[in-house]
Amino acid sequence: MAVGGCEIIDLGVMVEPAAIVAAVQEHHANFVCLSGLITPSLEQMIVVIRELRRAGITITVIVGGATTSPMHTAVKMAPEYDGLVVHSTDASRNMQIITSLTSPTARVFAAGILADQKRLRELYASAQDRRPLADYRERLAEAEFQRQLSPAASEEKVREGEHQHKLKSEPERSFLAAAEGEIPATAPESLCLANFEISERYSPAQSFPPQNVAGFHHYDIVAVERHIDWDMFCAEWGVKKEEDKKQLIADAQQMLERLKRENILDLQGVIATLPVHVEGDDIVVQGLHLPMLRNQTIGEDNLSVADFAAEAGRITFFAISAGVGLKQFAEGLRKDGDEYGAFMAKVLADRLAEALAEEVVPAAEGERHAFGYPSCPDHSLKRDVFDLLQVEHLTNMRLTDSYMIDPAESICGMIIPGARYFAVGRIAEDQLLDYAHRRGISPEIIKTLIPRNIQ
Ligand code: B12
Repeated sequence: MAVGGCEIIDLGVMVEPAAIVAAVQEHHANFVCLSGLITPSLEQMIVVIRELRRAGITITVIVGGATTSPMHTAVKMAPEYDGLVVHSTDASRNMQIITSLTSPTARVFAAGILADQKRLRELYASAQDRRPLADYRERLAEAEFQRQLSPAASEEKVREGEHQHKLKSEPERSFLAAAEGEIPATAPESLCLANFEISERYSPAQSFPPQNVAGFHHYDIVAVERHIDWDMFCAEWGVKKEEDKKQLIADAQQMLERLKRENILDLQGVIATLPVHVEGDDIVVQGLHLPMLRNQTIGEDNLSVADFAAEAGRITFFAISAGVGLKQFAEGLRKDGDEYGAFMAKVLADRLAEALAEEVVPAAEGERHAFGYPSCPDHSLKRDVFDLLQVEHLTNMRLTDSYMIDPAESICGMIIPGARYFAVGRIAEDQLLDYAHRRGISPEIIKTLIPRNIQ
């Protein structure tokens, strides 16, 4: 690929550090660009930087992506490298940065970046920008007191709630009924309900009754596409002008038709509405403890997802994917030189993943808390939920060692009735140690799992 006079070599996603080093050497690269979308990428970027340094490489590294920040770049990355590490807010700024760093005034530009990073490190060290944190135990005790005032949902309330699903479409109705154990006499074809064969496919070691869980394959795109958020679709493309949006959406509709006609994507998932209770800030489901974090910032609501779980008494856990089948299809298009089509299919699959989540676990049921979101920032909890729902057994989704769901166009989370959205933010040492203990993982590793909450 060539952009602005530069030859760009796309190494892909989840590339091993050694492969990046080898590519830099092979192609005599002048710049390395690293992208990080979710928190585990932050740690991986540091690993990459160290590998580059070990190989004696000093070319400028440009980092960006949703999870990165100027602070992380200055504090955690730049000191690990002998060359320049530049944070960029937007990939479209890369060319500007490259132009500045190859111009006669490159030294001045670089000096400016180094000075800014030094200032950020000083700010970080002085901690002056940090709001004070409350005592964790004290805030937990207050929350537990509040929980006693409004006691957890009784069994009856839970059962009542389960039957109050706002049912919209036929597939959804049948689907949710199956999730509750009432398998309808006629399941729509779009729902290949794993319930029908679940007793065979589930391992006998599984402690919860299989009828509480529904796995599905081949969910009908027709039932899902109405939930597509076209504004988000255009935002992902970075397209803002109305007329450009129209053209883009028309192209997308054509691609959608093709995806349907040729049965390219296999929409899959597992969903389970299960009774839960809480112990401290742990959500307990079928004997499994899912530790949650609590906001500790003085002056904010010191909430934990566990508070909402205590109130609701039940949670719908889910893992869904719209990416099964995409890779092969996109690769085929790329081979034929159709980069545009390949990206179009990818962005559509992203949107279909969101739309599928909306279809099978509508937001109206409660707020969605996905692992990695600000309310529940620890991505590693996906491992526990994947095991609980036997996601890897029932679907083609796989969780990588860095807790990314493969295929990428997937979502794993929980819907908690009555819950609202909040951010945990920075936590203090007392909560870090408590969380590490509850999670059964060393504080050092916890720091790498939730670095943005530790700063
Ligand atoms: C679309 C989206 C999705 C899609 C697609 C994800 C994908 N592409 O793989 C779907 C719905 C599948 C999804 C799933 C998840 N998501 Co999501 N998602 C987003 C969202 C809304 C937009 C991301 C996006 O594609 N933007 C458009 C593209 C073009 O932007 P971009 O990739 O960020 O790139 C731009 C810049 O960042 C920058 N840039 C990017 N890379 C680079 C590199 C360099 C060198 C430079 C200079 C610049 C640069 O330039 C680009 C162009 O402007 C963000 C929110 C946000 N505000 O970013 C959350 C977000 C990334 N997701 C998040 C999470 C947690 C998840 C899930 C883990 C949730 C879950 N538990 O299931 C899953 C991941 C599933 C998995 N596979 O493991 C979090 C990550 C938080 C964190 N710190 O870890 C975010 C930030 C939402 C949030 N606020 O909490 N997600």
